[in-house]
Amino acid sequence: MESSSLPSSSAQEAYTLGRAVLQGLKAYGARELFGIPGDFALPFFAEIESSGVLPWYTLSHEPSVGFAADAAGRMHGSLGVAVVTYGAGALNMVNAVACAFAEKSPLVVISGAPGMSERGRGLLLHHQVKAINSQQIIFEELTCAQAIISDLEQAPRQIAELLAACRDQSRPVYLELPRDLVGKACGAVPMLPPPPVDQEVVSACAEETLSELKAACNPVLLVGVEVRRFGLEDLVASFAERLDLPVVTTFMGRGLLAESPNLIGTYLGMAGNSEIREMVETSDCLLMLGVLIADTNFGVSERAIDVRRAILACDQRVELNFHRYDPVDMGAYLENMLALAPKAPGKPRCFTPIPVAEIPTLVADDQPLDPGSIIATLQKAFDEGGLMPIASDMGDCLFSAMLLEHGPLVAPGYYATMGFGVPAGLGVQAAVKQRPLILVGDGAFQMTGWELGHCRKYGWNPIVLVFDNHSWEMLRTFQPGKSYHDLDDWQFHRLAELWGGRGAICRTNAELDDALQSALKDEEQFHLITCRLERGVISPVLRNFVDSVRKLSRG
Ligand code: TPW
Ligand code: MG
Repeated sequence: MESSSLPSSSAQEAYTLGRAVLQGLKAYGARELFGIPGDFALPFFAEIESSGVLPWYTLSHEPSVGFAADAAGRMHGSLGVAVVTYGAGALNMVNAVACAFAEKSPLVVISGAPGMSERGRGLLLHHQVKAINSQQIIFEELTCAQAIISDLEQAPRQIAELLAACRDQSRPVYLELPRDLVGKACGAVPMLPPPPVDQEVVSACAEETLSELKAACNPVLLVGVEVRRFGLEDLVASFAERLDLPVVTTFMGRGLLAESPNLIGTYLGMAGNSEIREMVETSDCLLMLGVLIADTNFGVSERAIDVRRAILACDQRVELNFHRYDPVDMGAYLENMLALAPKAPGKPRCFTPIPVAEIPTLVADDQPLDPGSIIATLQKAFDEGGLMPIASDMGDCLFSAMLLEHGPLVAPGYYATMGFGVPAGLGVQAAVKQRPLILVGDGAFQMTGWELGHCRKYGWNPIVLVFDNHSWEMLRTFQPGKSYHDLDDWQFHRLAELWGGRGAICRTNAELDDALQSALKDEEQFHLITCRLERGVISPVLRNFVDSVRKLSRG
């Protein structure tokens, strides 16, 4: 594989390892970093600050660092970066990295580590678990490539291969920097090209796919997150238009192709709209682009989609008609098909979006809130002032978000971890410099909601809606009648002021409408709006989802 050095070799001499890593990150697409220092990571943090190569943001708890970096990467469609210390720091971030791996997010994990000169003294070093490489072994399971720098000659190449793996596979990678090497001289990290495209495989695959699509009576394009990860949304939109294909997203892919005139809606199996379900499940040629074959995407479909008969393009390969093309770069595949497919004669078909479920028209009255009226209030605000990027946590807030108009959304739709919403929202704001909307349940807010305290320092101003039902309601829906799902009344909104934001509590539609309008008018600070919901009051989407899962598990 060819490589070119960045920058020129004369500049290489002036580099330290720390600086080379930072320049490499930037060259491979990182735009900022998130972290929490610790003594093993202090030398690298010093380089981060003194070099000024990338802006950095510190948060309070490592899971949040991972979620924020993951969300920033998802928004950019390129590398997110999390910098932590050895042991207590890195191991605290395991769940967030697992989420990024499962959901194919390109997250670079950088951990400080004991210095080379400290190893082999026969002493246990603080933060060490069992052996000096225990941490690396743990991260092997959560990342697609790992590098522990021990030799400064090898380092530039090792780092380049690591960052290229992150970029090309869109999965997390793990880099360990011994603290006594960070300030040592090191060459620049070379820029490695993406893996070569095997044109023969790609064009044969493109031809076969096109002939299947042409022969079909009701082809459908189902899109998933990989399309965003590899920056292919525009290409997919052009392809859908060229072939006049209806486009449906998976649950995880919600938010993709929001601008495309071919977009119809989101497939949620039995939990979603029946017209979309019918269209997807009876399609005689379902082209699945970049979708995860996972239970949240397909598990509530009574297995009505026979994935062996559909065309599945993901993970750099395409499967159809009981055979597989491998490797297939998705961008090249789409470009080939576009080049081969003539423009359809006549007027293009007109596709009408179909909502997951009807939302009520907002009546700003004294009725108690329910998830439907929260969504109606939000939708009204979006209709008047434009869409905001959304970060959602797991819980009914995510199912409710399916009722909003399609727009940019980051959420742990497959891995389903709680605690993602607030830090992810901060990551979104750092990445795209737009005010985000954060949707979060009270249970999830108890995990990472405190990170809002960083808004004042960084000038962030998210609008946060807490679905405050004093309950782990999603679990209660699956398993009614248990008292361990009860949560206490934490009055989160009262803390907002102490943290440099504004708080409000709303019990009715009219109160929420007011609070949201004031939040939208005030861009100076974050707004934390507690939406009080009675236990048992859930969105129709969650109700259908739980009923479908129950029905299926009964067989
Ligand atoms: C890190 C298990 C899935 S949903 C849920 C739990 C505990 C309740 C969520 O309560 P919340 O939202 O946030 O108040 P709502 O709408 O249901 O009331 N630990 C982690 N992740 C998951 N998914 C769980 C436990 C879980
Ligand atoms: Mg709750």
